[in-house]
Amino acid sequence: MAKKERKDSQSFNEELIEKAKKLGVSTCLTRAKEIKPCSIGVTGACCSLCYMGPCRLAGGEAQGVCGATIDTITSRNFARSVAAGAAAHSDHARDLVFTLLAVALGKIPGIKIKDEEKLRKVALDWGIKVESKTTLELAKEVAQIALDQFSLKNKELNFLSRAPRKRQDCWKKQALSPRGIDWEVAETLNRTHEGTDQEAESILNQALRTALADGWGGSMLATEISDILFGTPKAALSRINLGVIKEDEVNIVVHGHNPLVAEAILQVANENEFKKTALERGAKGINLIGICCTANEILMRHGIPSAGNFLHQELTILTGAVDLMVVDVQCIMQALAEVAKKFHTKLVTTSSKTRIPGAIHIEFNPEDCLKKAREVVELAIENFPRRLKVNIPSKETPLVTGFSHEYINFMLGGKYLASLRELNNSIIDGRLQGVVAVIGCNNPRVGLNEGHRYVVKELIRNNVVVFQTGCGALTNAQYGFLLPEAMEEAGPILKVICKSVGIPPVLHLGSCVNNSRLLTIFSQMVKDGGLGNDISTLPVAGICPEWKSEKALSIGTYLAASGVYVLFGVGSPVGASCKVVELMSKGWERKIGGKLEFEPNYQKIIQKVLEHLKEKRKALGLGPERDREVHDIERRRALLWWRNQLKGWQ
Ligand code: BF8
Repeated sequence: MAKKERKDSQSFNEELIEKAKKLGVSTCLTRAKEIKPCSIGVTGACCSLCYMGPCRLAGGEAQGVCGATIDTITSRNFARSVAAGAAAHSDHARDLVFTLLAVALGKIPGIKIKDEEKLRKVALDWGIKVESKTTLELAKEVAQIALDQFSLKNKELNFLSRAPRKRQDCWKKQALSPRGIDWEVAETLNRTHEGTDQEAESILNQALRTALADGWGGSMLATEISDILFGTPKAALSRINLGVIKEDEVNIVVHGHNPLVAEAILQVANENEFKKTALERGAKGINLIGICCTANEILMRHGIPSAGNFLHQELTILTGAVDLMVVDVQCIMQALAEVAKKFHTKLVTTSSKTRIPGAIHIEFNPEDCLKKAREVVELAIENFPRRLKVNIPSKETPLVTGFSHEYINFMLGGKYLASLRELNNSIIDGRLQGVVAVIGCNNPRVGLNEGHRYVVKELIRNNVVVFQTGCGALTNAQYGFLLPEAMEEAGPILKVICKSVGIPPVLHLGSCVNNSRLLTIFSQMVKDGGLGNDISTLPVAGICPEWKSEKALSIGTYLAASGVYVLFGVGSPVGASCKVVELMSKGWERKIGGKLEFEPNYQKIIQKVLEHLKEKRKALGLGPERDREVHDIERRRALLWWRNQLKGWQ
């Protein structure tokens, strides 16, 4: 199954890229070929932090005009990227906290809290008294404490207490425990300003603190509050690929990251009044479709189909069947406005933080989100009859989604024994080699999804369970890896486990802010026992094969700061400084147990990760791994029969 999808998916993309060429429209794939990356900036060797430069430290110059060395320049560039990534995730979280507050204050009558149990659990974790409080009273209190997390001065972030005790002690010892999220981001900008922090290790320490403020702060808040507001995901079936766009329905594509916009549109699109208007305009219905992380959010919670990943945003419009694309923040290509102009597609921006020349602006605020969603749906329906020639690839691929931390616990232990003990046991007794998170973006410089496909295929073949998030998950979903049938490509032992639990070998954990679910899962694996006393003792790793965004750098850094070995593909943004490369690898491993490396060769990534899992297993006394024979039920019965016969003869 997975093998077949792989071939089909690729050809559909190529068909639309050809169409773009004929129409004289460029796509990110063509532009990536035309524009060569700057050979100096690509390794972090260019300093543009002041106007004495930009200083490009190429060709042997030892320092910039101010005297900054290559180590200082490279680490400053890296730290600034981490701060931008952390700010993006955390500002997204802040918007959700304001939404929770607005719901709690009764300012959005149409939006109700979906997961009261999770609200109470978060409140208890934060030491809030829950007895005799109504849901809305609790929501208000949680929202107010959540808002404080951005500006905390003399306290650490609340969610740090979720980490194993040993991890918390390590952060304290190394003075890395993050304070308020905004504080860490602002301090990174100051430290990396021209003439401030000039020691690579000190600058990288601040990058670690800032990334931790993202992972255990902004991203975790965004995840938990989205679950409280819109529901904690449970396993569900859905579909992906450009074939989810319907020729006879009004197609609305939601793109970006803020789940509020998509949730409001989803709610409104189901209203009878709009269904009726759509019919009057000649459409059979209203079809909501996701792209990028907004897709992950509504896929995980509602099974709303996705047209694809970051690379598909232009391609969806090229089908000629997108009546309206609505965007909020992050990963939205400015090129969309130009592509939309060639078709009837309306491009609508919804955030005061993202304006695009040529787009219609309908600003969503928590208080008026349903009203604004109605304007968007009306506009899409009105636009349906204006379609010209439509060319929708017919392929769509089924997938299984919805593996929240809570659902994985439930799946492995049921309602009353919910835990990750079964996962730990499988690792302890050698059935599974470990767990690897494959995260992050698609990069058009890598080609069509090569990195994601290769690493996931190799991992499952080696009996490693894969957790996927972000656009990487959407990519491998297109190739059938998020289906139980993908177990046919897994190693024999993983295949048996997938069969007995009834899961795919690759589990979809959600959007990029949902990488914080990994932190919660890894922490619980430690607490559930048998795998050491820290995240750094677990046989786990992270791979970001096709990274391109600053958010990905922040995610990789917070995983490393939490004790995980993380490998990035594509290229190294710190490659110009051997010292910085060394500090982030061996240096961080000594200091915090996790490390971050850049390795463009996918085969080497897999070798390194498998070797790492082996080492961690050995350190836990679980190695050396043995090849195990796997028997199906027929063979088991036969073996049992023979054993009984032998007993009788003895
Ligand atoms: O936050 S995986 S391309 S959409 S940055 Fe962007 Fe990368 Fe996609 Fe989501 Ni994440």
